[in-house]
Amino acid sequence: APFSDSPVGTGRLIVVSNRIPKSNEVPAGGLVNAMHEALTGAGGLWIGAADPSEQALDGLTRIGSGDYDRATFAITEAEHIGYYLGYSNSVLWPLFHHRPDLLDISESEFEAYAAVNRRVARAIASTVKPDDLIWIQDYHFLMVAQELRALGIANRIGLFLHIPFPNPTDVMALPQVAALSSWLAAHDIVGLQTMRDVTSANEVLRHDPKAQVLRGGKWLRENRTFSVLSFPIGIDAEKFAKTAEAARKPDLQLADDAPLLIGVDRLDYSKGLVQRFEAFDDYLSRRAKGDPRPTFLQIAPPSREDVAAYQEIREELERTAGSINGAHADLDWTPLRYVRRHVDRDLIAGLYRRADAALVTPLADGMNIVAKEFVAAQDAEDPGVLILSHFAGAAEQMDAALLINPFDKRSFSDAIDRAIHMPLEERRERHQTLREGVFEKDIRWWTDSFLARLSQVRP
Ligand code: ADQ
Repeated sequence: APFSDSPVGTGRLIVVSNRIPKSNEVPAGGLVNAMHEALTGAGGLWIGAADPSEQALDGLTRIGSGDYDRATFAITEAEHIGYYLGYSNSVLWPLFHHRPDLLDISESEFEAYAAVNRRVARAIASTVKPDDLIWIQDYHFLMVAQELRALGIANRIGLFLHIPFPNPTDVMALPQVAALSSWLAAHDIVGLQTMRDVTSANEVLRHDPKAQVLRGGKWLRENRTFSVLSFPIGIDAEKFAKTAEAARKPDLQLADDAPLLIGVDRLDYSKGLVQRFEAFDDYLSRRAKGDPRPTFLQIAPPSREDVAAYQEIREELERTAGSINGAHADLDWTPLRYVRRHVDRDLIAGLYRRADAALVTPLADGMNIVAKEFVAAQDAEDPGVLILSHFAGAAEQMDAALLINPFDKRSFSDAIDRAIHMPLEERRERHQTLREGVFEKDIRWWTDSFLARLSQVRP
């Protein structure tokens, strides 16, 4: 347990994230899995949102204990709409993904967000002890640290933002733009995925006359210093590679020589799915007719279906998929398979391993851990090719992938062609480089480096 060896003494780790596992099962999936790992090592308390209810009282409800404790804070149905669907996912999410055109701003939703953030701060304040480290996850809780400071909590507080940080121009579309730097400044460490995000955050802070940059990249604001640093999130590479190796060969009813392309995403407008389908369409129209017929399997279960922008992207995607198959399918060939249901991780791992190429081509993405999972899942002797968007945070670490611009259909479809025909030697070289990075900077590395930095701060 690296965290318990670190110089935090007797303190606990207190983690806050919107989503929290409600049962004692070992959770799957990016953020939730990372927090589970961190807390299993360190011990502590994990706080997350309860299912919405009629009434929301202050305080925490214990929902489990083992290596660490879990507890929920209450939210009402109206707060779920305002705090979660509203301000978090119809304001902050689109804005931080460079889509100010999709903003849906309402004053009451911000009020619900602020109210939930205040309730979370009061809940933490009621249980925190002086040596505890507080680690806040993601854009749902940007105001919690400021509320904690207002309650007199002097503990070390870290924030990790899993999504991109907006640039100074986009951020002007946020009604609360003037408050953003005071929210950030209430933490000791603000962790972002990439150096590009750190640059954007520093530029935004530079516009705040109260914020002053110190040596070593630290900031001083109203008698508090804080740092903005990049901690690119990783995966449990070893475990994922083992899962992929052990996975049964998925039965896809494909010819052995048929190239398989794969995409795995939550259905979200930031993931560039329409552009991806169109690039595949372009590839199909131009491919050499003698080549084996490729299949592109896209797995994309809907998310946040109560937000209008998500219904629209879903409809657009279905139309596009239909017209591509309409144009290219044959009696014995469906070039595009679009699967909307949730698929188990074991099966996903097996599919990655069978695939000849992965299309990880978001228009904006904090990191994108599918890129790392795909690399970990490959057979090093005969690895598949990663096609990766410049706009995924992962591109900063994974430049041995085929990097593409998802907006440029022709060069994207050229990359698909190149991936399908890439000689074994080149595939191995690229994969080896990628694999080393994914295994070295894994999820352990990420939690350890964040918590080491946070625990070095003098409370
Ligand atoms: P997400 O936007 O959710 O996360 P991502 O990083 O791609 O995106 O992680 C998705 C995870 O869910 C992966 O582990 C993937 O395997 C799994 N998954 C996706 N679709 C699935 C499906 N159909 N069935 C089963 N599993 C599926 C946010 C940020 C990212 C950042 C992560 C972690 O938006 O940029 O990488 O947090 O910080």
